[in-house]
Amino acid sequence: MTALEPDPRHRFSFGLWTVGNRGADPFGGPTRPALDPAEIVRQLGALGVWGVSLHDDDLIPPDATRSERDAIVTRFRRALDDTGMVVSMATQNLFSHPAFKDGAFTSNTPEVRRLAIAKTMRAIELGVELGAEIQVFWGGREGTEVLAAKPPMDALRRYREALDFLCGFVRDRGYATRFALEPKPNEPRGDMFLPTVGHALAFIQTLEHPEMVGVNPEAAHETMVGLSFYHAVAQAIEAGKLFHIDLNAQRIGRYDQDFRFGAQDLMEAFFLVGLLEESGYDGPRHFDARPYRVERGRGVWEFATGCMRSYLALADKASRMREDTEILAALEAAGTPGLAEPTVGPYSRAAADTLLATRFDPDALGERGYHNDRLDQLVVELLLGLR
Ligand code: GLT
Ligand code: MN
Ligand code: MN
Repeated sequence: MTALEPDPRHRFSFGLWTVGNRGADPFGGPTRPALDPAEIVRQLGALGVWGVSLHDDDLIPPDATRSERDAIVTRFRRALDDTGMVVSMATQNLFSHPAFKDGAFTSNTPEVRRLAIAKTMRAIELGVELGAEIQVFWGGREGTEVLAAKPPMDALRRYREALDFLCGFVRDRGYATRFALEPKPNEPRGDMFLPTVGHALAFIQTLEHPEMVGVNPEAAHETMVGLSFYHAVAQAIEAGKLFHIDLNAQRIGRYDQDFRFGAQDLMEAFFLVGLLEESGYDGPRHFDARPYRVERGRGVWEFATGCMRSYLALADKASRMREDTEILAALEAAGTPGLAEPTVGPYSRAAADTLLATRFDPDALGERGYHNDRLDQLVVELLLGLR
């Protein structure tokens, strides 16, 4: 395998809805024909992709009979077996049908909330049947534009109730499925519940089975509100909660752009890839991105290849950075290794007394320069191919 050639060992995966995206936006209809899911699997398999992810409705039309469903699953399974691809993640569409316009798990209508839970149980069963180990929860309609209409504490309680119930379902069935919550600040709702990775991490600790639930951070979603995706993912890893990831690219302050991975902010993408590669994260490298609306035919597969090539190129740069002696010296000058040293260790009365008795010299400490500009410039030059 050459450095930039995708290989199943890289664990790249794509949602059926990504390469299958038809290019519609709020101002114009589709610009591309629909692609058959089995065909998507074959095309991706030929590009060296390892897995696909899917919503229940991406594969099975919501009005399919049981026998139609089974025939679709059998045909899809055959495409997976022929290509050696896996289903790396499954999820449920709780955002398209008008029934969910006021929310799914947080709809004001109890019957809608029950429908959402029932639909999710079926989606979990589908995921298990196809071998998915992760079930993603993106609360597309969980939010509101009208603060008066939906008290947020009630909404969070209903969200928790749904997730606790669904964890109970997975345990009762003896499935190994783990859940990954995907935060998003807004779009399509004015304000969405669990808007960032930080909100989701805190919420998970309030669940009945927090060990079954982690996060699925998406680059575009954290970036929309100007947060560092690199930092969000690091915090999730540090908490043992990075169960899955949605890779794409985004400019700050825009609508959810879902651009090809690497298309924006290469510096952030570079540190993200280094983090994923060096942290021991062994989950899917999953792309939730879309070809530009102007793409057709071959352009869609060029888009997919581009996501993977950028990832591999950045992984290569990350390993070069670790061996670059000038960069290592600049890291020393910045004091970076010092951050890995414990500060005071665990509390003891003696340690507190020692610290209180220490004479610090803040003025001397304030005289240190950290040479961050030089370090940063070296990294820029590494990314520009100058080193
Ligand atoms: C939708 C959304 C994505 C989610 C998908 C999973 S669906 O395309 O924009 O961010 O990850 O539900
Ligand atoms: Mn996503
Ligand atoms: Mn997105």
